[in-house]
Amino acid sequence: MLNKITEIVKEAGKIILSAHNQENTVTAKEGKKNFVTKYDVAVQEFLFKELGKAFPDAQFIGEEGENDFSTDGLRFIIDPIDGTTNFMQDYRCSCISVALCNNNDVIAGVVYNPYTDELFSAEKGKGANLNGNRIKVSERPLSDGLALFGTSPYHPENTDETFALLRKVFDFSRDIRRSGSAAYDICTVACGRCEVFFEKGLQPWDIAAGTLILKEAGGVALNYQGREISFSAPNDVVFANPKAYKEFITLL
Ligand code: 2AM
Ligand code: CA
Repeated sequence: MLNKITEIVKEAGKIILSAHNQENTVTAKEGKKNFVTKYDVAVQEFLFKELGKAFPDAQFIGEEGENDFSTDGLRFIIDPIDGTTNFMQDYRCSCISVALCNNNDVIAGVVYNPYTDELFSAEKGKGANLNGNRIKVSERPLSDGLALFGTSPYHPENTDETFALLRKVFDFSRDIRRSGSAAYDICTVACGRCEVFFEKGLQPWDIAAGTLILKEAGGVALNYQGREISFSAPNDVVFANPKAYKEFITLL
């Protein structure tokens, strides 16, 4: 199952790498910070088509288009390009995120950064891997570690809260980092390079695959209230190693 998804996702990565003049291919723009390029649409169409052939019983949810979250059974939750702003400016940090769910349960997840050729994957109950090698979260506490965050740029009503929390996290930790791709940030925690990632208002396609990868790597994935993450609505999320999670929630 994972091999087939991996093969298709890697192929889709070639579309991202072949892109040029991205900023001039914007097809939709909501305000100053939310864009869709023709490549977001092309990658999603490719994934829907190829995964649909390989998994004919599955439904599809993807960032680009209308979605029905009420379906039961097998479904893919897909972000064709997580980190579209990075992609538009050729910042070269964007990922494809593909989760296969059974009802609200993610059973397989793949996050692929084509620029670094890093492929993170997990199958429920079978651990998490980076390019085929087992990964684990770090044992570093946040007080001796790095925190990743997202700025919820599409939700200005969250800005004050995000930056107030960020200030506390910065004071508490070694330092902070911001990549612009939530899926990549979650995997960065999953493989032990950083200790915590947090952001408000993330959508299911930003986090579904990463949630499984992080959990299978021994991490904690919860919302700000300490409850399970929903894959049918936006979430304020914390992804962390267990030690760093305990420290982080005292700052919330
Ligand atoms: P995207 O690049 O696929 O749009 C940036 O802070 C992170 O938030 C990225 O992972 C980005 O994914 C995600 N994001 C983008 N649009 C969003 C939206 N409307 N609501 C919540 N998160 C979003
Ligand atoms: Ca996207």
